[in-house]
Amino acid sequence: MAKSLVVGRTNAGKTCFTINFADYLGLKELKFTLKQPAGFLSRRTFQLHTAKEELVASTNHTTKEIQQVQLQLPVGKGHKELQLMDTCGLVEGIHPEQKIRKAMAQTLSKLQQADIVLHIIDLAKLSNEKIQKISELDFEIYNYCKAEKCYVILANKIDLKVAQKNLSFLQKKLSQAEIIPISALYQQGFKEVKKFLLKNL
Ligand SMILES: Nc1nc2c(ncn2[C@@H]2O[C@H](COP(=O)(O)OP(=O)(O)OP(=O)(O)O)[C@@H](O)[C@H]2O)c(=O)[nH]1
Ligand SMILES: [Mg+2]
Repeated sequence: MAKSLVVGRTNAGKTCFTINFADYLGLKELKFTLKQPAGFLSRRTFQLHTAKEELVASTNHTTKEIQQVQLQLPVGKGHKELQLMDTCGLVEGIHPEQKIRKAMAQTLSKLQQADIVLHIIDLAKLSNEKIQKISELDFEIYNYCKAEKCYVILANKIDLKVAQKNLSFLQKKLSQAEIIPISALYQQGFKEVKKFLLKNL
């Protein structure tokens, strides 16, 4: 089964996307396989609203392990299956907490193994009052994945006003990647994400 990985900076909206995309595909509950960096596996079943309440937050590094869910994408009268893996968000430099460092190392190792990479970039964070800038980390993910992987950038938080003007900047700077504008929160752009996945499964 194809392994698709949701990666990006912390707080970009990875978990929100994972849960809401499962919701969009019609899952009534979320059966997460949790993989700790130390290797322990566990399973937890969530109602969708509980998952959103417990696992999505505006603080950094809410996710500290792999949260994997199995999805079925409808094709004709059948379906195609894929594993969608939410990951610990990445940051530049060496994080002071060992737990976070290990979780980020786990993300990087899964990145190497993934068949499909969904790179979430928070459009609202691409600018302040003065300048527009893409972080070094996002450039590194882009440079590695565009050469090595089946890769798409999900330009998130398009529902926010500030995000709109940053989309064309992102498209210009990362022009060698397919970019799909989405709102993970309001499930916008999900039809295009589904189409991309079906094309590449
Ligand atoms: N306006 C808006 N907010 C969003 C969107 N997607 C996520 N958020 C918010 O962004 C914050 C971070 O969302 P998460 O899904 O927890 O982000 P994450 O990338 O999983 O973060 P970590 O696990 O901490 O690395 C939350 O407050 C979400 O409600 C979106 O499309 N639009
Ligand atoms: Mg998360």
